Amino acid sequence: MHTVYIGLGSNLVEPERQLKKAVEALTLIEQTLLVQVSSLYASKPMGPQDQPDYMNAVAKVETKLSPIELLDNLQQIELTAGRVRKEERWGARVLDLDILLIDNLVIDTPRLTVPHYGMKVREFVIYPLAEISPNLTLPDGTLVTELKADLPENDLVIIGQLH
Ligand code: ROI
Repeated sequence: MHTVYIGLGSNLVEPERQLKKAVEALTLIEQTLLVQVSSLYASKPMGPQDQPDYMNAVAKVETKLSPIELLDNLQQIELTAGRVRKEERWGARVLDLDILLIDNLVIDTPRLTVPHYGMKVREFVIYPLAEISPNLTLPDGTLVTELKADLPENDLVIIGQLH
């Protein structure tokens, strides 16, 4: 059994609806229980600024799937949402489902890097993560609340709930 945190992001094709559908899809993954979902956040794009603002959230699941099996499921959900893989790096996307953390595991393989490489400096990941799990620590011992204290809010705002 693994405890997994998943980052959700969208800035195309009705982002709020995309994240609601994605949460619904998470509840349908085999051998997986959706435990908690953060509030829905609006955020400014990190990377190129000539793209729409994002909606972001973080979900916590418990799963009996292996990390790669879970990744396969998440990528299938992205594809069903209409995501196309040719999208430029750091460009707009219909749906992004990123595995942020799996227990206290460190994974470094071609398909999967855990903890997610950019998560520590992304306010749209750290704030929702701290909202649902304020006592969480990363495998390197960093407290999520410490990361939050060091990260500017950068126009991040809670705009609602996903359920
Ligand atoms: N910026 C924001 N605000 N939210 C995201 O989910 C997001 N995802 C990305 C990049 C393009 C880095 N910027 C983002 O992949």
